[in-house]
Amino acid sequence: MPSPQSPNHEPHKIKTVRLLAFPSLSERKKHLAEAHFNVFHLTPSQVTFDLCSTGTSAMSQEQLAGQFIGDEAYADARNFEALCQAVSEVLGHEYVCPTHNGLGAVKLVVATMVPPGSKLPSNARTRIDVLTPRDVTVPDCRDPSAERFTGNMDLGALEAVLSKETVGIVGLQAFADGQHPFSLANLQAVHALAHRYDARLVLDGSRVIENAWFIQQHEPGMASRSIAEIVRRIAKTVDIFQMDAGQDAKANTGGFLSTDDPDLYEKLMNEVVVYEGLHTYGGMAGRTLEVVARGLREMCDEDEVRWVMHQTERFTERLREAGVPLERGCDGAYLRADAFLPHLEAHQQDALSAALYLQCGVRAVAPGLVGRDALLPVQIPRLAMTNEQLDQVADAIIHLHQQRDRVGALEPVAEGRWRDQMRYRWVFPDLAPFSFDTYPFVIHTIERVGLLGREARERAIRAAGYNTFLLRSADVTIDLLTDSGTSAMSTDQWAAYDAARATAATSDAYHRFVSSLQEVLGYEHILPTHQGRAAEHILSQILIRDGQIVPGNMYFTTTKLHQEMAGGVFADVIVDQAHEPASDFPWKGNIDLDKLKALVEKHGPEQIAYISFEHSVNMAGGQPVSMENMKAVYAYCSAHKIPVMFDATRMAENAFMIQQRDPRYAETPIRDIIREMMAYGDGCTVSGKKDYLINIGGVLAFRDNATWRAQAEEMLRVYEGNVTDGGLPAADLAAIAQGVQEMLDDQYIRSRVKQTELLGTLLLEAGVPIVTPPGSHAIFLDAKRFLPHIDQDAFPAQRLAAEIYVETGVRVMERGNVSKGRNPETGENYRPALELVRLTIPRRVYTNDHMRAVAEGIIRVYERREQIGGLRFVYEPKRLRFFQARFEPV
Ligand code: P70
Repeated sequence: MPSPQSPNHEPHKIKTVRLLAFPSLSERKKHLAEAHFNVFHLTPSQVTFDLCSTGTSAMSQEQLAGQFIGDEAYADARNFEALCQAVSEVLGHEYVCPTHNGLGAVKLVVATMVPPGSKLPSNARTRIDVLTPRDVTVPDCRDPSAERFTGNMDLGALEAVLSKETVGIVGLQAFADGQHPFSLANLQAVHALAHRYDARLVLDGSRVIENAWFIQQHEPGMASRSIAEIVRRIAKTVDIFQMDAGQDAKANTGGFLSTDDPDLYEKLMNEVVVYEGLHTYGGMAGRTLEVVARGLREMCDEDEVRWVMHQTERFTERLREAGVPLERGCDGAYLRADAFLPHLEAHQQDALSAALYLQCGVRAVAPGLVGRDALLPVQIPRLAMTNEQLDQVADAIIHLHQQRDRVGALEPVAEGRWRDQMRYRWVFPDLAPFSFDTYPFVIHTIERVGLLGREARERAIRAAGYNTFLLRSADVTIDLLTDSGTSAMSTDQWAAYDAARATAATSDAYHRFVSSLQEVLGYEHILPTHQGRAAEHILSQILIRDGQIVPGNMYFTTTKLHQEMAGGVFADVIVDQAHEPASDFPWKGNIDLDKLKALVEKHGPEQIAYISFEHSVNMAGGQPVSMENMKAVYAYCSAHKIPVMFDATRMAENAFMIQQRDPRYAETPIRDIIREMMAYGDGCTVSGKKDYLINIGGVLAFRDNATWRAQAEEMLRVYEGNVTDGGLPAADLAAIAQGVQEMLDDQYIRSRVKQTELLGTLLLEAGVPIVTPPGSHAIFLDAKRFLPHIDQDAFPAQRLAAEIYVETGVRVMERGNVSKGRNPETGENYRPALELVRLTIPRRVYTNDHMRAVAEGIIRVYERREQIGGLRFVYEPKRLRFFQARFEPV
């Protein structure tokens, strides 16, 4: 099992995601046959999880930003200077010779330092394939008796070679062949020995981080050294440091050689122009130099290294415990194909990788020469996958292991020396398929988060006046303040964003925005607004006459404010269960038709402006409306000529709840459920910052009323922007058009709501009072039951939110007495029935491990709840006071 100090969640959040393909069994068969049963020839769009670690890591957002800071000058670009500086800071080397990738670096080293016909003693085997054609032999000098540091050199064997043969360099690899780390002591000894025989020590440090981590864990005296220190000591021990930047530097290509020796540098520099490029770019684009430089600077981050290694250990351990034959790898599990498929005589690796793909869509590739070894590396791309996904990949491999007898032999139809040349025939084995139930994306970029200690958090919350809205984001570890505008966009959305042509008039993106939403909503008139409250403002101004009633299923802060500013009076007609946090009623968002009818009968239908009908009712705890209820309300209102206007901000989540809770819709796609929901209304406002998976934007839509549209357009021109942009740039309109499509993916919305449910279940199991059943976008703590000893006018929910931050670095939001405000007539606080703290889950940003960490922290607060007191105002704004209010403990 992972060591006790294993991190319990990622030290970062997800910034952007790359959507995955989930080919069906029959598609997998087709792709596999077209690839001649050699998975090397599959493409990522045919694969669900692509388990190779070179060039596939998730970058940091700073690294990605570096991609757009390419100087692209031919000679001595600023990007080259950035790389030199990074190498100097991280490795301590003065001279840098860039190369197009790791192979480019091998080429330069061999050409300048390895005489033809010489020996190159090494602890690694995997480079033999490219060294042999260069007339270099590679004696294996690995110490067979080493137990932990299996990459150590046998000094006796090395000396034997050095004393008898022509040796230009000793070539070591950090974590040789992905499996064998060396110790610092051994590295130093090898260096001394090599120099005694006038040979140089060249280190392939592409996986130096993993090796440094291993040294930190296991080498005597190294536990207190930082990864950065160990990396530097490794680099300073060798004559040349060689790097494939697709590994630890997390670039998609690139490489370099670095040294402190001016003579060696001069040789490299003169050779690099022949094969790679100029000595200042070495065959890399300027942007790649920049990405590599930034990756190098970041790669020693202690928290990140621990997380990556924790994932590898956990994955390998899960397989090992289930009896899958494997070797430990520094970046994954290297399956022993011969032991996995002992009944096959040849091509076991290729049969294993074909069977794995056939069974579940996972690709693992055995690279290099045919017959070199029998290992199939299943490598984890750095930072790109969640533990949940990796657990499922491990389970798929275990599942395959259980039915391994069914896998028959591949029959070669074309052979070659290299694995990519192999072509096969195969009788598809009858394997029970394995399907994934997880977020349908991998992580594309990450954003580092604040990791303050408890005392610093105490200072921060005091400085913020006990108001979590006033905390700095940089001081927050897991931010559950809101699901609004906090989504991780997909690479498809970014592509659309980048491609959108900006204009001061009508954009192409606008037309895509309109047609995308027309199709999803089934409404004719689609108007963009800069966000939800802008649409609410316009709708309220058009539809409300002074003194009219606006019945709705519980208020929302901004919605109610705009209704009141237009002269309306909000009337709550939600079912009673919505006000009872402990009620298990599945449709707590429903309108109580009797309450509505009573209101209409009392005031007359002409006094009712419209029905303000919210999906997944936010203030009630993210509670859904049933399809039956929408249908019944619409039937009643149409008969009385009262318009029904949805707040469809969380329409997809409401649709998922219908799919899950109403057996008649169990098989209906989310897309179709939404279309039916929207058919029971005359229009809607949407804050696009939620379900639409975007960071900014809103929508106002009408089913068919052209008069309303014309009135709304008039308001758009005055308050928002053009009628064809609503104040949004074309880029954001394009991102919305794409985001709306992604929201409809059943697997996405399922994993999204399941994640919220997971958090709710963990809290419920520990006895923490929450609003039940768990909502779709958030879990709401019931502060009245959590802190029953605090009077509502001492703001228990506000205090609880502050305490959760202090305990765990998690930021949450008060939704109770502070949010509801004061009754303007009496001047008293409203003291609403619901005194809640909202833990809102951003979309595609956090993993289930984050959720577990949140639950653990809140359970700790619950255990010391009696020591927590109330708050009083020190500053109270008039409108929407919760945003800027400041408090102090009473
Ligand atoms: C939240 C956000 C926004 C929202 C909403 C519903 C059902 C409209 C809007 C407004 C942001 C927020 C807003 C006010 C107070 C606290 C937080 N909800 N309808 O976190 O949309 O923000 O785009 O103008 O939930 O719940 P917009």
